[in-house]
Amino acid sequence: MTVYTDLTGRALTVIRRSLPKHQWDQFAEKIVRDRHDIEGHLREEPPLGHFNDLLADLRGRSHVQIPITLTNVEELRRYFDDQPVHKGANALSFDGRAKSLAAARRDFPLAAYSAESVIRAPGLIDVMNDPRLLHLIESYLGCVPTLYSVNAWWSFVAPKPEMTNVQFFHRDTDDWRFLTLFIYLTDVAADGGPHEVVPESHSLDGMNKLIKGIRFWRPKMDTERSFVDDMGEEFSRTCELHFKNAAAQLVGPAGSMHVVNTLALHRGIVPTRTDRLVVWARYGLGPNTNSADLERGPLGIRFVPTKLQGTPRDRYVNRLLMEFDRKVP
Ligand SMILES: O=C(O)CCC(=O)C(=O)O
Repeated sequence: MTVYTDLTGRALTVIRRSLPKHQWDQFAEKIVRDRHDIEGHLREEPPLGHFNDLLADLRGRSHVQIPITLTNVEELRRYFDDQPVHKGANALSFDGRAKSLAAARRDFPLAAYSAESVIRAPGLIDVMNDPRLLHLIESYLGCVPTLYSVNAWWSFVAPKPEMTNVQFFHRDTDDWRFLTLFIYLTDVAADGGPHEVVPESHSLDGMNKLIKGIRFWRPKMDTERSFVDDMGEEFSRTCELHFKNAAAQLVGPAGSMHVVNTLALHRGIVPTRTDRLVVWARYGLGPNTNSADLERGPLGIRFVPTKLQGTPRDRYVNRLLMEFDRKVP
């Protein structure tokens, strides 16, 4: 049964990947409309103090800062200092072998924690499930979100981008529609490796507007093509040339949070003065080509430091990460 389900998901991904990415959103719209009646029992009223006044900016400008700050950064830093890391911006980017943070800092420009380490980090799952945040994300996606991926990784001070795509401009391709929450666990100034995003570049209209805004020279970028060939050093250089004034660097103190539509052009700037530790949580329509279930099965709830009660909504949102009924060893 699993094989057939996997094959169906895979087939859909093959179809999605054969379409230019600026068209994905129109299919997402059909998918979320179909969900509307099915998931009625999972929806909740907007929570007190919801963040929905950020929705227009998130839709229009591809990113927003979330007006809450983590209160336990020190505790999280101590926790992560003791966890093993893996080469690259994702635990599975290379051979997945565990190293100490000290050894990784010496040997690699980027080092990531396993999804399990992130799920078990004190308080992180609860922040990722903050009802105000989830409501904003739900309003954006048009359906109850699936929290499909968690990650935490260091970018160390380095002379130039190395090793993986994340430090070159690119578009993410996880799902028909998806959002990424970034939580900084170090202070991030311009020389501390900020996330950089080109506002409005997630849609074809936005790209055309950005290109029209270039006045004193003839742009070389084909906006439609930029939703097909959107990886690599040369593409990144072209983005720099066209959008260096338009790009937004998301700076902020440890504990600050930003939600980004990472279909928009984005990258992690290489830190030149201070190392950066950042967490991501990704929310989409369901399991996909970047989801946690590819790395490991859901963790029994007794291993997860969370206050979540296990309502049908909690269970649905977090189903790829944890199982609320697996309580005993
Ligand atoms: O390190 C960063 O800020 C960039 C992350 C990134 O490229 C991604 O989430 O796809």
